[in-house]
Amino acid sequence: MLDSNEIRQLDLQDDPLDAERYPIDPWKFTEYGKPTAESATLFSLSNGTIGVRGEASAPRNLGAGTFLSGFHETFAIRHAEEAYGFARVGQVVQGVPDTVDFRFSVNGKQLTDPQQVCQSLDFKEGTATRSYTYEVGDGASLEVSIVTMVCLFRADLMATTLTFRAHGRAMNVHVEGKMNTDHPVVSRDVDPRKADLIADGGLRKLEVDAISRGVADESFGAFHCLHSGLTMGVGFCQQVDGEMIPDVFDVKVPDGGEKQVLRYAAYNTYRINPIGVDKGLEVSTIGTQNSAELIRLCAETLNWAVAQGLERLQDQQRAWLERFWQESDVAIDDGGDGRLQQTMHWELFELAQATATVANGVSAKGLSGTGYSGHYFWDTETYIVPFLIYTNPARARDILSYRFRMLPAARKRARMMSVEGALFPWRGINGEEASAFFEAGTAQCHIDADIAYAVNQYVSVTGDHEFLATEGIDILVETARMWASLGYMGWDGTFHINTVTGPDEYTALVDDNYYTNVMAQFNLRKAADALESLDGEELNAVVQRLGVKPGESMHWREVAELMKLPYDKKLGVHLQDDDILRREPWDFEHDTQRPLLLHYHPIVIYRRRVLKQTDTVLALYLLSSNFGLDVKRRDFDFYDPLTTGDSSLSAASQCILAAEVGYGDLAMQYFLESLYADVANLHSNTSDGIHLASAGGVWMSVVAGFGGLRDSGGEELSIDPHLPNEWESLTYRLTIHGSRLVITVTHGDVTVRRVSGDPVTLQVKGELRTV
Ligand code: IFM
Repeated sequence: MLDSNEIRQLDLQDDPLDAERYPIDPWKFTEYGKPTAESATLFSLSNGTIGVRGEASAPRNLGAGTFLSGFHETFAIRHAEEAYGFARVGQVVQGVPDTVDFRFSVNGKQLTDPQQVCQSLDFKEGTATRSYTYEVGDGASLEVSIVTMVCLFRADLMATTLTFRAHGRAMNVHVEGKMNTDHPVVSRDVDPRKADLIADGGLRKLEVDAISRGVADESFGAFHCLHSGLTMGVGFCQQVDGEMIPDVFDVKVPDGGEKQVLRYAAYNTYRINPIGVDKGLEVSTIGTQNSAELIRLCAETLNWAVAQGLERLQDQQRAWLERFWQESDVAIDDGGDGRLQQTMHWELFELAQATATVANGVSAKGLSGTGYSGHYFWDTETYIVPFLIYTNPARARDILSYRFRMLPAARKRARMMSVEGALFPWRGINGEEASAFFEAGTAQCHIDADIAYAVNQYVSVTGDHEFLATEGIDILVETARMWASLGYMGWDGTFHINTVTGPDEYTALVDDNYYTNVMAQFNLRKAADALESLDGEELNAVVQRLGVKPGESMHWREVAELMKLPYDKKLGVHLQDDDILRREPWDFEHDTQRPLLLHYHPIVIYRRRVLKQTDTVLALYLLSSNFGLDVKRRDFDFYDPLTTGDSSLSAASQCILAAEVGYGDLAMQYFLESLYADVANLHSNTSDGIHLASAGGVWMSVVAGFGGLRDSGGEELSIDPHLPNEWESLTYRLTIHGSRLVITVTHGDVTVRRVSGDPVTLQVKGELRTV
């Protein structure tokens, strides 16, 4: 086990996992032996609305736990020194009651310490299985397996099957399966990546009239968060042989035979938006009023589930995943033992789980843990949405719609920050800024351009003009306005954006951050293009809705044209910001502790020339067609040695650029760092939840890095692969304008096959081809 402060380096020759404990299977991930806090993350289940952590022999705050998308507690942020505009309301994901917590006893003796333990995730079935074997005396034993399915096809439902097998004699198993309301309390230490601890908040049970339950023999609860006032309802029912049974019961298991118990559980929350946004803390009034309604909704779901029956639910889950793999699978023939393919599937499965039904933003950890307090960042649009745009565009649209719904809060925030248009929060859950450390938080206004980039990419790759005209345009216009008012025209005749923080969080509050400026330039131009693409009626509606003034888009184009994009002629590289060359170089030889953020005061880091994650290099990928290969290589050569990779978001763009400029071994090293970030706990904090952006980064590394896909945010589509020497072939899938393509890359050949939809035109290895 690593110290919590380490970052582990991979040896490319080794399997990073112990193959006995984690056997290799392309469609399953299994762990034998005592689980750890990391296991609880790795074997978590989710559908993007409900998240259930796996088993861990760890305290409850590190182990089990259930979370609901958007469901959070709030607290007052106390700044030691206050200032105008500081974030005031902290938000933290709130654990909710568990419905998968069981205790067993035989002959009055509680079963603890199983002799054998195993848990696994099945990527085709969409289930997690926990299996235990208990010695129950006189050579007899009881096997228990708990199979849980969080429905990917329905947001509010999960199903659990308990199977008991008796060996050596028949036995009566006493099962306590009450709802566990001891929801996980998350902890905060000096590590800013963990969740905030709220001393006096959390869930409170609400009384609910028994009649409003509507369904007999079921267990229900309604709860609200003390401060945020958000309300959630939960209910479950269970059956043996089709008969409803209560939550504490006995099962008679024949010798050599088995008995099955089936539990359906439903969760519902009040939609937090836009109520939470408009009224802030005042939402507490919705709490008690709606608990009966929440329980009624849960009861309805349970009735539906019972009527369907387990088999039909399983069929729907399997069918959902079959389609997912048809649209999203990545097959790699690396001539190896299969670990790489297995982990690739694990990463894709995590992306599926985190986004299947989500109606809010996607948090940095999905719903697999409490890291970063469950907040959403730019991770969603920059690392997750591209995967969805190319594999499941409808989901991408829903997630972008969430940002559209957050516009009122972003407009309010913009006014507070003395800019026009809309300024999206750097981090948070309910649409309000929750970043208490503004230097590496609020100052990262590049998030506006990241969201606009995703909107443009979505519209270009899907051709969904209706989304553009009704929602996307509002995001593009309001973010363009923000940029035009944030910067200013300098004495040198160029447009400057000062005192911002780019993606690299080891450099803060700089002038003319290259990434921010070039992405803002893209944002401004695309907003103007989008307005021009609307027909008369659409344009009228937008003019009415957003008050677009004559000449406004011309102004954005001028600003974009004159944007300062720092470049050093002598070195021939883009400058991350105006001062990067003046900063003292980091002493990489002696100051070797990682990650820096846990070993040095921020200002010690800010003074030096050292990067946490790619910044300019990320722009080289996102806006690929802006740059020639030479400049990409020079920029990469300059920045890569300065980049610590302390953020797991970094390795993907390092891989993509390294592959493009011809550093194949380095590209592979970065790819493996992304791929194994969680399963091998490379950042020593997998216990806090998966690194979801890194999972999106794994897809990007393969599809864009080795598979060579570029679209420069929707400018033009091209494929120019860089297959690693050690791989035989790579196959990935894309959906473009509704047509499904399968791309197979071998050494010397690229095949693009259209499996459905209309012909698609794209550049393959520099030649325009219609597939
Ligand atoms: O959004 C990221 C940021 O870029 C680096 N620190 C972690 C955040 C959440 O993943």
